[in-house]
This record gives sequence, structure tokens and C-alpha cells, in this order.
Amino acid sequence: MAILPILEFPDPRLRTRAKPVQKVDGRISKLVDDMLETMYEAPGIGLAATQVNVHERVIVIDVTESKDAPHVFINPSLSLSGNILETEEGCLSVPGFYEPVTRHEFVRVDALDASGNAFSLEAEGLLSICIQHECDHLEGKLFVDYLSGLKRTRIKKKLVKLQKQSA
Ligand code: GNR
Ligand code: NI
Repeated sequence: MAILPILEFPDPRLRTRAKPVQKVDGRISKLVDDMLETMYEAPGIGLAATQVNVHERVIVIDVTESKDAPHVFINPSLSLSGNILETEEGCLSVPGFYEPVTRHEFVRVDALDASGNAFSLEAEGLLSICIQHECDHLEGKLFVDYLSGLKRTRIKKKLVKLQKQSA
């Protein structure tokens, strides 16, 4: 296993649209293991392959405090339903910033698991929000895209400054 570097906004590679996984093989298993380790170490409740500069449709999520309930979604497709609700979101690729974002209440996901078997899952609450957030990453979309241009510009400037300091 390995901890992978996480790309940070405004890195243009975060804007890449991920390709479907053609075959869930050993290479994908290793990617999933590395993503889980990276997510737990960060720590975060989810991670999309895009964030570790792999542009394939793979997501890992664990919203439990005990960190013992990993979910793996390969080639996920979403059906959104329910009310629109606003929650504070953060992102490992936008470190230190938390802003309200509107999402759907419920989601149904159809995906492949880490063994390549198809499954579907219905989620609500934080898991639903996180699934929607991670699927956005696979489309090259970030939560800051839902904010005002002014807020996004401020966040970008602060992060670029921090990135220059640590470079
Ligand atoms: O760790 C994370 N927390 C979080 C909180 C509210 C809404 C979404 C998230 S996802 C984030 C990890 C991350 O950046 N995943 O892409
Ligand atoms: Ni994120």
C-alpha cells in the first residue's frame, strides 16, 4: 500500500474527466488499496481517483467515525432524488475551506465493487452528499464551482499563495 499525493485546486489536472474502468484487475485493486490508505491517512471521508491524478472512474468512501466501513465504487452511475438541501462541504483538494453547497437528499448508485461485481446502493445523509461530491470529481468538478465567483477567486488566491510558500 502507498499514500498518494493529492492534487490541490487550482491544479488543472483536477478538471480532467475520468474514463470508465475497462477491467477490474490487479492494477485497479492496488489503486483502490492505495486510495483507501490515502483517504484514511489524510484524513477524509471520501476520495476520487482524479484527486490522486488517476483519471479513471474509481471512488472510495468511508463516512464512519470508526473508519471500518469502506465503500468502493467503480464506474458509478447516479440517480438523484428527494429534496434539495444545503450542507457544509470541504475537500481534500481545497484544504482548509468549508462552504455550504446544495445537493439532492437521496442517491441511488449503480457501480462495480472492488471485485468487479455489480451492485446498487441507496444512500441518504452524509453518505449521499459524499457520493455526489466524489462523482463530481470524476467529471472534473469541484465544490468551489457551486460558490460565487468572488468566493472561488478568494479561495484560489489563498491556496496559490500557500502552495508557493510550501514549494
Ligand atoms: O473529507 C471530506 N469531507 C467532506 C465533507 C463534506 C462533504 C464532502 C466531503 S468529501 C471530503 C473528502 C474529499 O475531498 N473527497 O473528494
Ligand atoms: Ni473532494
